[in-house]
Amino acid sequence: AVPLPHPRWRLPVLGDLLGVSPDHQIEHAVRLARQLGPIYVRKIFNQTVVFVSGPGLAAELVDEKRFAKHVAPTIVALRPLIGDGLFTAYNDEPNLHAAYQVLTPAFSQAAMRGYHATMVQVIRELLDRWDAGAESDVVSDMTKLTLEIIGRTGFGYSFDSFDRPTPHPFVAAMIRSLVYAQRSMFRPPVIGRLTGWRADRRNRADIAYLNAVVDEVVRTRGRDGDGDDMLALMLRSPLDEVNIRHQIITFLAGGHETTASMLSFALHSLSTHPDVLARARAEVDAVCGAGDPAFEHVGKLRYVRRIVDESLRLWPTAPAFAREARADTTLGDGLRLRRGEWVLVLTAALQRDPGVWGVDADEFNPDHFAPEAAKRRPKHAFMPFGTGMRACIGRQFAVHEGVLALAMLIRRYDLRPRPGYRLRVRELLTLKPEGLFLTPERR
Ligand code: MNH
Repeated sequence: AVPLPHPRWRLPVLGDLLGVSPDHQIEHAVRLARQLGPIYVRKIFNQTVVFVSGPGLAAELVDEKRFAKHVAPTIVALRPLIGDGLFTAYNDEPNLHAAYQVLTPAFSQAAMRGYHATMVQVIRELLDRWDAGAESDVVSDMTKLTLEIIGRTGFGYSFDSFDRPTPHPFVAAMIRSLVYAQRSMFRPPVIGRLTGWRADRRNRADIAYLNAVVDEVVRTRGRDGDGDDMLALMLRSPLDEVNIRHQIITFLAGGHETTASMLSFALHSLSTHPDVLARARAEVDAVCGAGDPAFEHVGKLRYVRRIVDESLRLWPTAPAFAREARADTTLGDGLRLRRGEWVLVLTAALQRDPGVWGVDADEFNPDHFAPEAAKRRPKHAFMPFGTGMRACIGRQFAVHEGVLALAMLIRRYDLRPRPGYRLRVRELLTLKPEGLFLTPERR
């Protein structure tokens, strides 16, 4: 097999971790992709991880006959919290297929139509707050918005997000849990076990709290409660109580966090590209007129959709996913993989490849998604929602919500950035902007 490029300084025990903070793993991996090319290998303690960021190799990896989702160590680390829920389930776990049967209808086009009015209602509540004209802590406000939307549409449950100064404590507990899971991967063996007991205890408390919130969500409904939202479908299904708990946390967490970050990045870009905002606003005015956007309008907001896509291209809020070989195979020019061996697709680097996206690959420009440009581009150069059987089930939900929210916000406000703000990105399994504040000004 051909030896793969790897970072220059390789240490015993630590491997290639030298100088890399666990909180900047993605940034570092993207930088290495620039230096080392479309495929490289790193040693992390005693694990060898292959990073892929070239469109040709990505095209091979999306072939479901050869490869499947790999439940990577970062995802395994979430299993104490969400067990065999949809995101963390192994490909052959019985509850995975049971859950698809139950939950697929909750993500159909008809279901989106049903959620639309609730989404509009929640966004209006945000507009009421923004109308006061105060500076917005954008990630906090987008988190309130998306948690409230998934809570009310999926579970008929309000977190009373807009009546709180900061998002519901569910969010903080969830984030601590994610950080804990992420850090646990970078704890050196043995020593980590000794130094981590305080974090372990904290994490057990967080998990207990998250479960208590879920029980409250279910109790509010009552067993066998009617309706046809996600919760009702699960309560009437053969899924067992523990699995339903895992699914509820999966959907409450996965259903708000990545979408909130996506919206935050998009609003940042709009604040620094008033020309893009103006063009999008003209589209919203033309398509929606003066009233609330109707369900049918959302699909017609093509330019707003490009803003969403362009945001996810530059900042794929779930920045990587893992693929494993279904049988012994050779990837690219000679990486032999045995059955079950896996590589990481680094979308955060793939989606900025200048060979695909042009010399302005790092620039925010929604016309990267203009129809002519899309035709010229290799497939699989844009995969913010993963791929195949285990691609994101919430994709249409997130896109509908994202386009709708952006449309209603830009129609009403100009966005004034803090002078001198330069985007900083925070990594917590997902990417999000740090220190982002915008002042909404009524047009
Ligand atoms: Mn989502 C899987 C990204 C919104 C629920 N999601 C994935 C994967 C990516 C992803 C990437 C595949 C991971 C892997 O291959 O290991 N998801 C996103 C992004 C957004 C998003 C970038 C928003 C933007 N996701 C949502 C929403 C929901 C949701 C909204 C729920 C309402 N996602 C899921 C679930 C899975 C998933 C559940 C696991 C699906 C499966 O394995 O079958």
